[in-house]
Amino acid sequence: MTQPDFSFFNGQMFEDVRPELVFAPGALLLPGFASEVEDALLAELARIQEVAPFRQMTTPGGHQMSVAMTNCGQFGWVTDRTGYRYDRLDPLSHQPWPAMPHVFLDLATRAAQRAGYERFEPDACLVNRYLPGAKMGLHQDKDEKDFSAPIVSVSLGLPAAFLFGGAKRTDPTQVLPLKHGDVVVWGGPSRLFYHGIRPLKEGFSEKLGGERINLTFRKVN
Ligand code: MD3
Ligand code: FE
Repeated sequence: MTQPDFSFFNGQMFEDVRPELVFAPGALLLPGFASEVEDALLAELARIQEVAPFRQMTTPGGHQMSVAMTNCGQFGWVTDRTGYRYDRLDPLSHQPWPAMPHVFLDLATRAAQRAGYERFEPDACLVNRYLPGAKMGLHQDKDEKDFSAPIVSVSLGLPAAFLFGGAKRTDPTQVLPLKHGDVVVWGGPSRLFYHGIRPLKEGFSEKLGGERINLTFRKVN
């Protein structure tokens, strides 16, 4: 007896069939939207890291974050004992952050357009790196000046359990898996919703091995 030959499926078998979905007021999930540029994103990420390596920053409360971060673009998000802020300079090198690669900017603006934001002009891209166990507690993103601009997030590598609540910390939270290639546009009311990431589970991703990378595009100024 020979085994049945399923080789003609060639990956289609595991094709991601999740639809585009508005899953909270103003929040649009675009499953796999970054997949076609994943190699270009990762190549640019390697260049960024050479100039501005990932580092685990310290919160104003004195705790080291489990997520390692770097930035590209005109402004970078930083935290230290003095507080959270956006800074034009990398505190490690005292040099400007690496420029935002064209493929980053193009992806973020195309995603925002799908959600109805015709002229999203991000001036900051925060890059978060999660190794197994790394997490991000429930928080709001409110260090930016203009909340009418959305935030666009791009998930790469290992999947994560994303927690999203509401406008108040005590609002009930839902869990949404964010997978490799997923892009989410966070606009409208969801722009200020509480959110976080559950501790990352171990695993293996084809492109990034045992880690997860998240890019968030923001209009800071
Ligand atoms: C909802 N990052 O960097 S991405 C952050 O996966 C952050 O690294 C998480 O929260 C991560 O601030 C979550 C999804 C996300 C990003 C920004 C948001 C959701 C958001 C801003 C407002 C509302
Ligand atoms: Fe956030």
